[in-house]
Amino acid sequence: MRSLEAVLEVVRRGRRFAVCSHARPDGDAVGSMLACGMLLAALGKLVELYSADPVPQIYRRLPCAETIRWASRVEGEYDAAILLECDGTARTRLEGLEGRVLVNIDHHASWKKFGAVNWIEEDACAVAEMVYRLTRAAGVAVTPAMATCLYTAVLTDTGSFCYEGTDAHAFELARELVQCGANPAEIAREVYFSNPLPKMVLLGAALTRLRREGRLAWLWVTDEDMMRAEASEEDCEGIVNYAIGIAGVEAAVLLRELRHEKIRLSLRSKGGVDVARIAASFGGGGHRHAGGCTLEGPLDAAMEKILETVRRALEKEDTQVQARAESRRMNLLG
Ligand SMILES: [Mn+2]
Repeated sequence: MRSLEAVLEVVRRGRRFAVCSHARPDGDAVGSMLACGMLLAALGKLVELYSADPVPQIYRRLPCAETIRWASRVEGEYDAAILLECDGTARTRLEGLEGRVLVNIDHHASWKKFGAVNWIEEDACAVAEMVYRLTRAAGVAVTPAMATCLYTAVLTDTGSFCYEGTDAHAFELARELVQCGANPAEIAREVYFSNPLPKMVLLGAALTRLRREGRLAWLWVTDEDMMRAEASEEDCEGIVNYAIGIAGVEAAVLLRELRHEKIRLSLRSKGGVDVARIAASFGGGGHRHAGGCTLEGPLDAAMEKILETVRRALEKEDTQVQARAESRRMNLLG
């Protein structure tokens, strides 16, 4: 049985479902959870949505966003728990998932087969694409509310249709979602032109610390910056893009000081360096060009560690590029 059908089978057989995604949910996590909830409701199922962290401000006006339960534990009887873009239950930071029938739907390169049913599509531009396909396969009509949630997920997870992997297929999906009632201009306004002021103040502080060394750039945010700007965790979102956005920079890091001596890292790449692999080596995950993980503090030590790792990855990439060029030269000569 194909994985999509296996998921559909679990959905058809069950009556009550819990749906969750990773902690610190992004646009794909929130949009896909909401659309998945609407799909299940349309099939006459009972569904509860869970998140270990609050829904970020910019996604709070999505249809039914208020139905996402901000909780530390999944409680109650469910026939299955559906985990969207997680590589295990730990990624949800929710308790109470152990021992349940888990349905794993993921599009990350760092996927793992932890569920009773595992549906993995590394080529999907967002997990929302998979929820969309599931909806189609279930014969459920995509309502304007669902289309709005799914389009928001696709828009944000492709970096506004900028990231690698944004192909004709992604635009085809966007087109279908717009036909189903998603309004691109309105959604863009909610996502990109509704920033809270503290986010901008925090960005200002972070940019004063922007450093560059060849193809590597990095910046950091201290706990004090956060307090001064009256910023919250979600306001750190996107700051790393200013570092990877520099001409000639191929790898970028944002370090964010957390409490309890932990440092949260956001990694970006626009060259050959695979940041998902680097993130995974520190217990994190993500995609080839965008990943994240958490290191032990203090900030200086974490910075040294990650910069050294990325420098080595850049060097290794150089060696590989040279080797490829050399073998091409040899072939030409031979
Ligand atoms: Mn995603």
